[in-house]
Order: sequence, then structure tokens, then C-alpha cells
Amino acid sequence: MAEQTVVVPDIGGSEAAEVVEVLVAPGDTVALEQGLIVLESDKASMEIPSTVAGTVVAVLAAEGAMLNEGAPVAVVATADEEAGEPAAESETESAGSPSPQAAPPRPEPHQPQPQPQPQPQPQPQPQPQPEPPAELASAARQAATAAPAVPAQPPTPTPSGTAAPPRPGRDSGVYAGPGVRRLAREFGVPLADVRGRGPRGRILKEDLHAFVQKTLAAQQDAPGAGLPSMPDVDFAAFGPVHVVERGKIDKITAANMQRNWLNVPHVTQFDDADITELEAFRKSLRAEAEQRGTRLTPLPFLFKACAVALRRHEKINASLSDGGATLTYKRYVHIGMAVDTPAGLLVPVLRDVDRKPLWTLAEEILDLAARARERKLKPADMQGAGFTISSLGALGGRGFTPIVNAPEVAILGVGRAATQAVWNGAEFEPRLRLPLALSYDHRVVNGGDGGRFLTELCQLLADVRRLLL
Ligand code: CAO
Repeated sequence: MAEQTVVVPDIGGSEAAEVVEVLVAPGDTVALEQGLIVLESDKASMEIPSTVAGTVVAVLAAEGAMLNEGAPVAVVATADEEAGEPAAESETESAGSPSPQAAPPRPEPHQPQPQPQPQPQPQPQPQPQPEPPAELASAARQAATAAPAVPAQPPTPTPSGTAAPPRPGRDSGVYAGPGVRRLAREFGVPLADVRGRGPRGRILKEDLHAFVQKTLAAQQDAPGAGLPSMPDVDFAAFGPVHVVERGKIDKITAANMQRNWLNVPHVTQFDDADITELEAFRKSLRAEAEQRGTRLTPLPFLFKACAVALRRHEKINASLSDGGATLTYKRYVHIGMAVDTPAGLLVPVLRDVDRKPLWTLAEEILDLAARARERKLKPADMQGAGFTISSLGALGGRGFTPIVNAPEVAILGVGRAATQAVWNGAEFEPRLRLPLALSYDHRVVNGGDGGRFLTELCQLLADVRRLLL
């Protein structure tokens, strides 16, 4: 038996490299060129191979130490036939072609060498070793010039002391050094997902970088991600302009609209409700409304009819939950009302619409609309809706396609009622028709669901006695 001290070969450049992983422990059997430690510099990660086959007597490089060429790595006891080459040859080799492996550790004059770390096992101090045989010195030179070296076989873990240094794959089966593990932790990258392209599948820093870049690129390709940004235009180049800061409500609305537009696959279904009789009934209540100190527009009727229809078509009042795995049906009917205010669009919520009489709804509509315009709504006033009505009827317009206010799955857009000539089977007669547009989340609501709901809604509005059924 003879002992050899394996040292850091020429690793290219004068900068010290950090020991990021110790691959062996005292008592381990190592093959020629089997990795002993992993060094990582700013530029590369490389394994330092054993220049002899034998048994590790002591590990002289500790994790975190900064090593230069010639620094001792480990003492390996070799079988006599491996190490016992004629001294003359070794000397010749050593003298003629100084090899880092062949030479005993040489402290650099201006660079302090890392000290061997205390180990639980007896730590033989590096001793001047006999010069290695010529073929070993030659192998060492090859290793030195061909870093990172790639041993033919992965190191085989062998039983070692209780305080042995970390072994590849010991914790997670992932082969990576602590530096890479630390970086992965910082990035939140599961190393098991990273393909290692280092020796024996070892994950290198470069692999981690490539993984992060690839993941980011994939996210940009994902639906709704990586939208091309809109170019900034210098409008002043074409004429006088003035620029105003957008209000908070406008900005929040914009963000919500974009989120809902991008996330919800929209379908919009159209129909006209015949509200001729409803309008006659509404007008007949005008005096009573005044007495009550309120106003009765078509909107309370719409709320009431929607509430009844939502009770009968519960899916329209449902929401996706658990990331889409479940659907939450609500036993309550809260309906949002889009209100156009000087500060922007606000959507206060009428609660338990199905349980309130029309007069109460009329009062609440007035109250919420007024408070919205005066900016007196509380956060609770704008929460909990399962459906929304957006009425532009007072403004005009045949119709529009409203954007679903997620997590709700449907929204009703109301256009301006107009008298139309409708064929009754015998003749054309003037009928007041209210244009309705139902937008829905097609992940939840199918055309059949939407069609049935809208048809029922039109029937309820056409004959408000049906609200009692
Ligand atoms: N067809 C014809 N006339 C209609 C109508 C319709 N669909 N809806 C309302 N009207 C009439 C009303 O009957 C009222 O006339 P009378 O006083 O003669 O009865 C008049 O238009 C004004 O109504 P209103 O606007 O005061 O009241 P409303 O109940 O219809 O609406 C509110 C209340 C708060 C919903 C409304 O003022 C509003 O803000 N609408 C805008 C909603 C919006 O911005 N939606 C878009 C969202 S996405 O950008």
C-alpha cells in the first residue's frame, strides 16, 4: 500500500474555484478518474478526478473552500502494484514535466491554501508522497487539460462515516452540487425537473439557467401570456393633445376587463323580449311610484325576471372553483348592476333579488346608483354577485356584447327598447321589443344553457304574471 495525494490540476486561469461538492468520503473505493470533488468557478463547473485507483484515506478539500491548481484534494491509498512503479521513472517524469498530481501540495507564495477541514475520521495530514508512476502522471496531465473530466462510471456510494460529506443523489436522487441547489432554491426551481448535462447527468449551473429560460419562454407562449405590447405613439406629433392621469377606478376596471376577456371564453347570445305589456303595466304604476317617492324604470323588472330565471337555471348563477375542477352553485341570488359614473364604471350588488318585491328593488337600484355616482359605496356593496346586468337602455343602442365579470359566468347586456312591426300570424302589429344580449363563460355555460335561460327570461318579461309561477 502507498498513499498518493491527489491535487487540483491545471483548471485554466489563475482564479481560485469553489469546492461545491465533495463526492467521496474516507473509506470509499475510487477508480482511476472517478470524481473526488466538484469545483465551480464563475465560468465552469468541473469534477476533479482521482489520478489513482484505491481507497480514500482522507478528504483534504472541504465544501466552500477556494482551491487553486496544486491544492490537495484527497489522500488515496493505492495497491502496491498501482503505486509501486520504479522511483526513477517517477522522478524523471516529475523532474522533466512537473505534474500537479505528481507533486506534493505546494503552498502558493501569495495565495493561502485552504486548510483541511476537521473530519470525524482520523485525518492524516498531507505528506509528501512518492512520485506517481509515469502512466498515472500522464493520466493526471490528461485530466488536467481536459477538464471537466468525465469518468466512465458514476461514483458508487460506499458506506462512509456518519459525518460524511453530501453524496450525489442522497437526498433527492438529483445529482447537483450545493451551489446549483442553492441557486435552484432561490429560483424556486424543482431540480428534479432539470435535465443535467454535466458528467453522468450532473446538473450544472448552465442547465439551471437553460431551464429557467425555457420555462419563461414557455410561459410567454401559454394562452393569455406573452401578449405583444402596444407601441407608444407620440400623438403630439400629429396635433395638439393634452394628457390626463387615469383614475384608480378606470385602471382597476381596465385590468379586470383585460383579465376577464383573456381568461373567459365568451359567447354572446341575442334575443328580443316583447315588453309591450310590461311597459303598459310599468306606466300604470307611475303615479304610485311617485307616491312612494321612487321611480320605476324597466330595470327593476329586469332584476326580478333575472332572479326568477337564475333560480330556475342555477348554472348561470354558478362559479368555477378549485381551479376549474368544481362548480359552486349558489343558493342566493345577488345581482350586480353596472353603473356609469363620472369616476368610471362601478358594479354595486343587489342582494337576495329573488326575495325582494319590485318596489324594494326599485328603491335599492336608485340608492345604489346614487351612492355609486357620489362615490359612497362600501367594499361590501360591490361584493358577492353571481350575475350582472348592464343596461345601456337609457342611452340608446340596439345592443352590445358585455364582458363577463368573472368569477361570475354570465352577464346580461340590455339595449334600448324600440317599437317594431311584428308579424302575429295574421298581420304586423307594433310591439315594444327590448334587445337583450347574454354573454357567458363557455367553460361553464353551454349554448343550450344560455339559450334556455334567455328564452325563459324573454317569456318572463313578455308576461310578468309568469314571475309568480
Ligand atoms: N329602453 C328604453 N328606455 C329605457 C331603457 C330601455 N332599455 N332603460 C331605461 N330606459 C328609460 C327609463 O325608463 C327612463 O325613462 P323614464 O324616466 O321615462 O322612465 C330613462 O331611460 C332613464 O333611465 P335611468 O338611466 O335613469 O334608469 P335605469 O334604471 O334604466 O338605469 C342605471 C339605472 C344606474 C343602470 C343607469 O343609469 C346606468 O348607469 N347605466 C349604465 C350602465 C353601464 O354603464 N353599462 C355599461 C357597462 S360596460 O361599460
